[in-house]
Amino acid sequence: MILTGIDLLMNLLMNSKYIVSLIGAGISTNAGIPDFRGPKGIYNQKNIAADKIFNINYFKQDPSQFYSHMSELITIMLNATPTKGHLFLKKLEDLGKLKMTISQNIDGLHKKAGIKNYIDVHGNFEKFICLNCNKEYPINDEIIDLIKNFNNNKIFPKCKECEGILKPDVVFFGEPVKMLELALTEVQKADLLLTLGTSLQVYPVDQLPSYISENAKLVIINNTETKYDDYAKLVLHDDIDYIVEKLKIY
Ligand code: CNA
Repeated sequence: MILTGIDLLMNLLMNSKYIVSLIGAGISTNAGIPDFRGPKGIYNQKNIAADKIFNINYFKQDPSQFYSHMSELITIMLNATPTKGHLFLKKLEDLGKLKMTISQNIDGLHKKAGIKNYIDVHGNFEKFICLNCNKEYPINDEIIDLIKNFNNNKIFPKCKECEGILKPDVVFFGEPVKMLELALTEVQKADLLLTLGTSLQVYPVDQLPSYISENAKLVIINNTETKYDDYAKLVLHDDIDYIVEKLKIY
């Protein structure tokens, strides 16, 4: 019997006991949040200086590029609801198969989906930190309103103690990622590493698939090619939600 990609995926999922997922911006595009490098990603939009927006050196010199971009995006991100891809992972976790989700995403949709075991290696928007005195602020309406109105008022969220600029607790280019050792340990424990919607181009997370154990399998679901495609047991170049609809696990 010749197995189709979907059948093979189902087979691999059902025969695995310790699945770890590695997710990227592509799992959230169907929720309306643009990715970086996909066909409609911000790196392909000429009017956006994408390389400067999430760069810590640029942010320290001038946070306006970042806050101007977020001014448009924050409402979309905070109102977004999980995609079928997220709900599929939640179901896999409930089934006891998915043991850990390593997320490069900062949108929190995996948490909104109810996934319990996750690592936000690139941080999230749950708190903001003063660049000057490191005081932390949980995200609140005042911060959200300042960001939403940034393009009109040009007022940054600032520290109440020292007037320093607040930066969300997301990892910018030029900053160390969070909990990388734990992510690596989980990847090494996995019998199946499932990457979903990631271009696998951002260091150091892009290195993780090369650390799977000898008998573990790599599955890549992404609508464009990645550098690991030749090493994977299964590669599906298609829309994540389309695939999980076919699997009927969500
Ligand atoms: P990326 O480099 O933008 O890659 C996303 C990949 O997903 C691309 O290869 C796309 O072709 C693919 N893709 C897009 N939509 C779909 C879909 N529906 N089905 C299948 N494949 C799809 O993003 P990575 O996550 O790999 O790079 C890491 C960066 C992106 C991290 O630092 C993130 O913080 C950052 N980012 C996060 C978000 C978010 O939180 N939603 C949005 C934009 C960027």
